[in-house]
Amino acid sequence: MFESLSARLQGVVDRLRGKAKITEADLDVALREIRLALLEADVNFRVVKEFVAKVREHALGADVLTGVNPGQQVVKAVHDQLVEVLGGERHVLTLDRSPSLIMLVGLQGSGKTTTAAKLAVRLRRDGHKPLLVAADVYRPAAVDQLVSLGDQIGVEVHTRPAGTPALEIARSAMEQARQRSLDVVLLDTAGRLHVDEPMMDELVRVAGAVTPSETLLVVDAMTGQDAVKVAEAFHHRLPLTALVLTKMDSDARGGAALSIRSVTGLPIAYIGTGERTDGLEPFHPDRLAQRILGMGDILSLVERAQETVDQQEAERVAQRLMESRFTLDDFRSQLAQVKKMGPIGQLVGMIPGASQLAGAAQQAVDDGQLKRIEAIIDSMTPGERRHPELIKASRRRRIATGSGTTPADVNRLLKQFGEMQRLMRQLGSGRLPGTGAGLRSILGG
Ligand SMILES: Nc1nc2c(ncn2[C@@H]2O[C@H](COP(=O)(O)OP(=O)(O)OP(=O)(O)O)[C@@H](O)[C@H]2O)c(=O)[nH]1
Ligand SMILES: [Mg+2]
Repeated sequence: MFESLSARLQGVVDRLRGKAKITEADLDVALREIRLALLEADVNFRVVKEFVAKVREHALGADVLTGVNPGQQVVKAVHDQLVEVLGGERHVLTLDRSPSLIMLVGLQGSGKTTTAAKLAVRLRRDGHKPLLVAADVYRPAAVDQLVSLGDQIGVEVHTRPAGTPALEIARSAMEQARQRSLDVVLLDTAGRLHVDEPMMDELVRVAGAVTPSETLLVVDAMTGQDAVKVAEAFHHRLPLTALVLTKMDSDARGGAALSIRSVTGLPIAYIGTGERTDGLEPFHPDRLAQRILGMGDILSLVERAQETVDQQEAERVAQRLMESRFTLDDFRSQLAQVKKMGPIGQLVGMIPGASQLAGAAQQAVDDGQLKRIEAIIDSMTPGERRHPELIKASRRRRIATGSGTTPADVNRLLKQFGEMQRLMRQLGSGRLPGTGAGLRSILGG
């Protein structure tokens, strides 16, 4: 997500931060770089123009250049403008009725059906009782897809025989939700290749009859400025309430995310970050702006940890840490938890300062590395895991053979583990190293 934009903006920001004095000429250079970086990220040119104008206006006003920390202040102006372009406040779904209806609309293949299932998972976690509804009446396979997703996540799916009009499906779904005391109805509608009139007419009829609390347009972030055009066209006909930008995990540029709010006026409620049903994140403009500028996103990281990490297991490990009884078994269990949180590359981007690491360092912290570490630990005897100091040359060779690695790999892991124990002791004694540095030295090669 946003890799190249992020790298370029961080370059500008780092140069600005380092300066004790900033002249108007410096500012011009910085703004030119920002402009180019945004255009290269495929951001709408009007949005870029306004972005640069606002940052300039802010930097030239209110004694910023002549005041204290001019660099920091310009960086703050860039940050604030990014937050603004991304939408300012977070959009929280309105679920004001029982049942509330959320209608998902969008072009073919944009990710409506997948997003419906992902939303159901999220809503259930937040204490709601969702009902998924297959209102894609044109393709029988579409109904099967939703039914199978519903099975997989354990959420009820409402279906009607092929040929039932979408409006009738929506009505009967609301009725079923009422009878079964389910409080959120997620309506998955049919997509078309292009915005066409019959589809719009049908959607307008359904929305008019069953009055959704939220009408979410699902758009594919990878389509860049086309996504923005599609959003404009839909919004022209349907009163949309918010957007879901899917496939952000595959979109390196970010042009859609950075343009769509300003152009359409619609907030982005969620972003899709993977094909799995847990690949949906609430969209936080401020956090994303910080991530883009390399300030990290420790809040999302903590939330992700809370959602995925087994609390009891975490407490058990913490307890052992405090008692200085932390072993390689505990280390392995911790790695399993980290793995559950998702691709390491994504996590590293959330750690403040970590994005300053060269790409090479990030790659070292990859999932393959984790698998290797696990294999090595699995090849040790229980005694060796508790007392790694027992591991001398011959044991090292045996472990390497058993895990398909080399004695040097085993050695490296043992050294890392030793380093980790040292960090843990420091942590215990209150001399906390920077989170980023700590994690890096543990996971990095
Ligand atoms: N990588 C990635 N893939 C996604 C994401 N969201 C959806 N997809 C994939 O995109 C493809 C299309 O998703 P669907 O949910 O079937 O799209 P749809 O809008 O329901 O399509 P129609 O029903 O044909 O209109 C599937 O292969 C999904 O796995 C995402 O956030 N990231
Ligand atoms: Mg579908």
